[in-house]
Amino acid sequence: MRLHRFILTLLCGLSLSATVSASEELIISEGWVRVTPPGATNSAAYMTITNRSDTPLTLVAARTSTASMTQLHQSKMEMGMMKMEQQAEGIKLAAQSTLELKPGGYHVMLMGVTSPLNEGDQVMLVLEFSDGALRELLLPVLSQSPGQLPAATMTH
Ligand SMILES: [Cu+2]
Repeated sequence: MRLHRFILTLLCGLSLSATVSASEELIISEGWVRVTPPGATNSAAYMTITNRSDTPLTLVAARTSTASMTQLHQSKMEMGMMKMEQQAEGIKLAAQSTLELKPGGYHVMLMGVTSPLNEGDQVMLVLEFSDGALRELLLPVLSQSPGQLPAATMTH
């Protein structure tokens, strides 16, 4: 917990020079990060992203100090097996649309988690969009999807 708070402070400091986005046109809600099972060092972040603008947007990258590498993935069923594919060109958001990042679909993959993520922890995640906008999210660590709970805590 102490480590994650430190990371939060660090990222908030860095964000002072970051681009301020048109926040009312891009809404991110219901974000959460999955707990790491014993011995595992991978996790994933999920959220709902609404693009209220009249132009398509792409989620091009995600960053966090909680993992050594972050990638954008899509899980797909292939021949009865769940496979994950890296989305090298990002995750596209059509104009006036809502996209759900959820288990079994799109997600932000956290690889090489620096310390175990337990229920009750929080993870700071920075999302970068194709228009240059950066969004910071403080996401709760949960063992399963929060459903309709107001899970995501927006910062700034
Ligand atoms: Cu993945």
